[in-house]
Amino acid sequence: MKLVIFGQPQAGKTTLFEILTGLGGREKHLAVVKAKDPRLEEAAKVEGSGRITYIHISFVDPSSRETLNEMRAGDGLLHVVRDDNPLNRIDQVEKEFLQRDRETLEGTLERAKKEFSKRKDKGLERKIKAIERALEILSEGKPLRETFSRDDVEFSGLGLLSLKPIIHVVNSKFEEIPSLKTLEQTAKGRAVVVMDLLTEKELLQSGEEERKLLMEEFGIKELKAEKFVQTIYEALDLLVFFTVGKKEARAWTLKKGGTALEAAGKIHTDIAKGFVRAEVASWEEFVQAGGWSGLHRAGKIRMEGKEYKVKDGDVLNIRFNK
Ligand SMILES: Nc1nc2c(ncn2[C@@H]2O[C@H](COP(=O)(O)OP(=O)(O)O)[C@@H](O)[C@H]2O)c(=O)[nH]1
Ligand SMILES: [Mg+2]
Repeated sequence: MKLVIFGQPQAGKTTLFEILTGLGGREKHLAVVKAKDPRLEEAAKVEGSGRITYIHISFVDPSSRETLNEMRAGDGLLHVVRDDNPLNRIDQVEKEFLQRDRETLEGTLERAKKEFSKRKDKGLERKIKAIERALEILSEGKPLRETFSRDDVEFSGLGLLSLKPIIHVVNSKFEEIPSLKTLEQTAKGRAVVVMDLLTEKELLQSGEEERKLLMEEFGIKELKAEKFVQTIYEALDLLVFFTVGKKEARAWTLKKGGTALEAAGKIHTDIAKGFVRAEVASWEEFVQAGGWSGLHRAGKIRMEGKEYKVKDGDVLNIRFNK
């Protein structure tokens, strides 16, 4: 999963990159971060797993020349705003996305229609219909993400910006955050988060003891940086499930509402093809029982079929025919 940071010069983009990756952004523009998850660590411990594999998230802080291409290639966008009127800025950016997507889609539609006049292809016809519908949505002033899924094959490879989930990070001083709190919201594929990037960076760079003292002194209860991965999952509409064995304990993402069969497909297409059943426990049950053998003894393993809707924090063991 790749997230691309953008925003105006001096907004705090590189500062956000440094916070999220722990790296100096001036030298590096791309970093892969392991999303630490204490639930997975506990599950691995009771099972005695040899290694832990976390979810990997790539963050990009592109140079201004590369920004648009990187944004088009990203799975999600992080917009950093430092502005006296942040909502205004956010609206402006979202409007610009609509305009750019309109241009992209109009070009694609023209080419697809030309092609269709030569070759009456069903897939092409579906694509034309989807693009026409998308152009309608855009002309109503709505982003594509509210109506379409980013997995829709009709739009794949087009780099449509308003189809991508976005987190607007409003960079403000801690003193101002209480009055800006009302900006914070989450809607489908979109979140607004208010955070003081410079202060959070300084706090994260100081030792644990010092950080505690400073936070108390300033009356800061929590750092947004520490919950940021969760914010990303929410904006991208993802849940996390685990596979836990003797060899490896591993975290996986799945779109919310995804089924056991789709989860199996994430692990391996062969596992999905030969799917027999899913053995399921919540990570709490798993840890309390002391892993698979404990669950087995207590008769607490749930047997679920292909259509089971996976929940955030589920531990899954997919039985399949080779
Ligand atoms: N005063 C102030 N400076 C900030 C804030 N956030 C970032 N900066 C500083 O502004 C400069 C630009 O920040 P940077 O993260 O490099 O912005 P970028 O151009 O968007 O990458 C740096 O010197 C930061 O230390 C802020 O909230 N207040
Ligand atoms: Mg920068």
